[in-house]
Amino acid sequence: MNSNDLQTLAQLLKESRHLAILTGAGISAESGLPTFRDPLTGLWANFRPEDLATPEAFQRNPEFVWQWYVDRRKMANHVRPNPGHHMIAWLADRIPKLTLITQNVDGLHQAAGSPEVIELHGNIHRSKCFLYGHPIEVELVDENSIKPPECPECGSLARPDVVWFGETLPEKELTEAVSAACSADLFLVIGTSGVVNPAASLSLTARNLGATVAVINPDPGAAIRGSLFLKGNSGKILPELAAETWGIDPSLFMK
Ligand code: BJW
Repeated sequence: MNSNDLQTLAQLLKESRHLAILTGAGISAESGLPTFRDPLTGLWANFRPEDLATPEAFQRNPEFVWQWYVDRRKMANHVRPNPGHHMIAWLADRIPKLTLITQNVDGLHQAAGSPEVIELHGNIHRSKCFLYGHPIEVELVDENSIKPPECPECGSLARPDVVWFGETLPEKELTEAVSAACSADLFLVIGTSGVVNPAASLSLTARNLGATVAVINPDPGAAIRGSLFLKGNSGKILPELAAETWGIDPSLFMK
């Protein structure tokens, strides 16, 4: 990482009146969760996540897709937020206005204590019915059964309350995210490949309306371009950024 970029971002952070942050799977990588586009392993090794995260895949084979989510939910239940999540939670009291937008479904920002999180792609810990979206109580979900439970209201099968390809994003969350992109002066993009829309286009909206876009990612090939690029892992860079900006000890975020 270029230390000049870290200093520049620290200065922008100090001056920011409204910071918007968009996170993706990369921020949870250091907690031990594979990113969305990491190759799958075990039972799922011959599949691509893109082919499982669709309503068509669920209709073809609900038990198989449900089982993939049961496995991922178990994984998400066994990991903890990392210093990147903790630094963002800590930021909420340091900036006049912070809007945290995540594409992640793992709930780790909330676990780190972020007070408000806009979840664009839902949450893997919730379930709803396939036909009408009736919420399914968590008590009805038996993690040891390979069959999705039936909805008590309409009898259709339960599915994870996440947004699959071809489905629309939740209206309230998308509206709030677009509104933040329109009013932020600094837009920080962390740990996303930036290939999925409409999430990826939020940074373009922000940039077109005058915000500085900064990107934190170990892969310089990530699709979202910013005027600042900090190459590296967010669990390391975010604590360093806090240290550079406010002079605090970065180990504060190792919990
Ligand atoms: C690190 C790191 C470390 C590693 N530190 N970084 C316009 C043009 C073309 C197509 C479309 C379009 N608009 C919409 C579409 C269709 C589609 C789409 O975008 N397709 C593209 C793939 C081409 N979008 C949709 O279907 C959306 N719906 C919609 O727009 O409705 C209206 C509509 C419908 C149909 C047609 C047109 C309009 C819905 C998108 C829903 C996405 N859902 C998923 C699954 C959620 C449930 C689940 O988890 O199973 O969301 S897909 C998946 O991708 C998941 C993620 O949230 C999302 C983004 O992935 P992310 O987070 O970026 O992860 P990765 O793995 O890709 O990247 C990780 C990054 O981290 C990498 O860059 C690493 O380098 C980095 N990293 N370690 C920091 N330590």
